[in-house]
Amino acid sequence: MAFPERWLNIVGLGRMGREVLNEFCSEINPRETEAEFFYFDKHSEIEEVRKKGTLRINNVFSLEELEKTEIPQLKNAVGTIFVAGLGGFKTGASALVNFGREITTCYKNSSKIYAQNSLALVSLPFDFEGKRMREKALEALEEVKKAVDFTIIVDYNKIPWQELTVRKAFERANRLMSGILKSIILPLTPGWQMICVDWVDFVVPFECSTGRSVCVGVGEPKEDGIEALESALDNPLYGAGIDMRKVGAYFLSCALGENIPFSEMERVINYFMEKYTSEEREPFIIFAAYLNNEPNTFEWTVFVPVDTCLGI
Ligand SMILES: Nc1nc2c(ncn2[C@@H]2O[C@H](COP(=O)(O)OP(=O)(O)OP(=O)(O)O)[C@@H](O)[C@H]2O)c(=O)[nH]1
Ligand SMILES: [Mg+2]
Repeated sequence: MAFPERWLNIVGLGRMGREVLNEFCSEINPRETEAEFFYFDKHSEIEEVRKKGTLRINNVFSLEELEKTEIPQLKNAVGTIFVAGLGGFKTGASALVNFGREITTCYKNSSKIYAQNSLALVSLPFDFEGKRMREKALEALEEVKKAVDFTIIVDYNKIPWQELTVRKAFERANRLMSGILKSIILPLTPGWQMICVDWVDFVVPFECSTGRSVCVGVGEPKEDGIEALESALDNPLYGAGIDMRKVGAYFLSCALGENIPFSEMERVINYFMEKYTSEEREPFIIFAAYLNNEPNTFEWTVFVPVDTCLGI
């Protein structure tokens, strides 16, 4: 495996992790990112998808194999993003807890000059999957939070699924989760990034030892950048009773159309700074942007910390 000098690991666990990473890698060639994509699952499951020939993730390991092998690339990266569905505390979720704990401990004891962080991007199940699934998922969430530095939570019930078939609902979920990954990975990648940011800029707003939850707000694509940003603040994908307009820190990521003059982006930034900061309230803010495929629109994804950390 040839790795760039600094890279990020994206680790999909179980079926949900696989489907979301596959969606990402179908749209964007993983070689065009400074990230390495991994998929871990049960041996039998990997055999099944290999037969179908649809797998686009470069590095595939069975969980059985992982118990015996070390993957040094995981420990030497600037950070690891784990992606798993929490419905039922099954393969992906329990692997995330075990593996997350190992990587997080390793990062904490590391002597690297750059701060290494672990992050989990996880989903809570659709209501149509049943009440029991949800209860188990919420239990799993508590375990996951203790295992990684911070956890970005997406509640699938924020997707209007009532009119959708089960298949369509999961396809929507794949695109949503892959879009969130894009809003983290692409602003950090030369060739895509429009405002120069680094992995450290992404993690600093959520800085803590372990256990922080992060809420993500996903906006609609709009020609007006301010409306687009407000739509993201209106659409938190995990409730937790917070007002995204009144928090202490922000990572604001924009997919920016290539025909939009940068002065328009500046207008949105100035608007946000004026509206959401004051003498009494000065949140920590990082703006990021990457080039969008839609030439004339802005599309914002906003990340904010939810609760206090366990480990400070
Ligand atoms: N986005 C997306 N989410 C899914 C998909 N399949 C399942 N999920 C979600 O992920 C949760 C966990 O399910 P899986 O990912 O299938 O579970 P697993 O980790 O493979 O564990 P096992 O059941 O032991 O195989 C479910 O409750 C769903 O909410 C999918 O194809 N796409
Ligand atoms: Mg599975």
